[in-house]
Amino acid sequence: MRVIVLGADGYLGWPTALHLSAKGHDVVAADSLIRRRWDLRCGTESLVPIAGMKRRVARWKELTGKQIIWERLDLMSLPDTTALIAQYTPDVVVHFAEQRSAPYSMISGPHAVETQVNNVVGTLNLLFALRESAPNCHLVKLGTMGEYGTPNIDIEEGFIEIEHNGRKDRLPYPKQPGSFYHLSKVHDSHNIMFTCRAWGLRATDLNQGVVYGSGTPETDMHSELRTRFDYDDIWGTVLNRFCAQSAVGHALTVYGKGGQTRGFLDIRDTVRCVELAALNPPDSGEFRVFNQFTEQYSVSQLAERVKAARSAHGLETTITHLPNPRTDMEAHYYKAKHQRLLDLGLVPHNLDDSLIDHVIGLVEHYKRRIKPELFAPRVDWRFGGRGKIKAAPTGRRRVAIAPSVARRG
Ligand code: NAD
Ligand code: USQ
Repeated sequence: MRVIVLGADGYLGWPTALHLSAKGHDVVAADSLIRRRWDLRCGTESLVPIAGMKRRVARWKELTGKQIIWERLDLMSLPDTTALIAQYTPDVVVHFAEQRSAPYSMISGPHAVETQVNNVVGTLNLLFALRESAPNCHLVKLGTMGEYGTPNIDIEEGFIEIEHNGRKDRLPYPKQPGSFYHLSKVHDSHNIMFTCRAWGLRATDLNQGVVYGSGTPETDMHSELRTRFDYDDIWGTVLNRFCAQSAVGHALTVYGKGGQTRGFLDIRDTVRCVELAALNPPDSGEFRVFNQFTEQYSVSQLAERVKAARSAHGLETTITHLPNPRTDMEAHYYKAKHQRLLDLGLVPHNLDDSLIDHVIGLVEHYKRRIKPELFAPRVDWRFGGRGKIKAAPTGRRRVAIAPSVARRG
């Protein structure tokens, strides 16, 4: 397949680009590099030093002989996005390229606006570019399990059969997202579903759970191939944070009662799920949804798993319950289906002590780079952000508009 990976400088995009290239596909890796700027604004930084994209693809070629083409692209530009799709006419576009932090989106009005404009406009531009230059291309879009929220009934994969006043239909599963970021993914899903119906595009929405882990066999091949590892309050996902906290003897920061339950998966399964979705495209006009996670845990259960893994080495870990900065339910029913990727052949890496040990080992290697002040949450869902977070610039990035309109000024 000829595949464009959008968001290829990110935690998941880079390992996916490597995995697909290793499997023999032709890969174009594109990114605006904006995440590196968001880090500067938040006073955050990947714990693992990450090479620049040119360096990364050169190292990959040197080690494997395989070429990944690097393109700097901001999806906010419709002309640039259209040009990229027209140049490569891909079989598959994997779209990771969004602002993906729920806390970031809750800092302030400008941060919420920036998140939704970046994500919704970027995806819209991509949809228009696909219609114009590659209408048969399969869009594999990263969505999130958080689109569903935590309803008191089982969560289906995208759609639910409903009987109402004696009539039946298969309708999109109700969405109850928990942040302006998660809302942006719901808006994307609706736009993508509409363009499949209206224009005959084909798309897979991968409603992914929370990812953990420090890398894949390909990123582990060389220090310049490593992917980013976030442990801070804005970008760090919960299990990676707990591993980092335990490595430096900090108490594990469970928010509230800790009964918040989510779907989780290993980063090695992320890259495999994307590959499986790409290899098995939907029909033209079809919009399908896969729930992409392998196991579900509550936040407290995860903290206990890290504590147990440490105690197996005779090490003590403390768990602390902080006032919950978010407004999600702390005790609730949660049962989400995740069958479709298993049906396509996914063999999950379930969470085990050796993975926790491996991640903690990596953190220990870089522990002088840890800033412990980034463990406490700085963003409250009710009151916004505080501390060392710079304001989101308003109006600095141009929202993409059609060239004809742009010419008229
Ligand atoms: P990340 O922040 O590490 O990477 C995202 C990349 O997208 C960054 O390199 C950024 O520069 C790029 N990007 C953002 N806006 C762009 C734009 N307008 N044009 C071009 N590039 C742009 O995030 P990640 O953890 O790798 O997540 C990737 C995707 O997976 C996101 O869409 C996220 O919502 C989704 N996801 C992530 C997780 C997780 O646990 N990390 C879980 C579920 C879903
Ligand atoms: N949490 C804690 N302590 C912490 C950090 C988080 O208790 O130190 C709790 C949060 O309150 C939340 C849960 O852990 O209930 C998950 O939080 P998270 O920060 O790991 O994940 P989340 O904000 O949901 O976002 C991450 C990714 C996002 C992706 C989402 C998948 O950043 O891009 O969409 O996971 S999902 O959660 O399924 O929506």
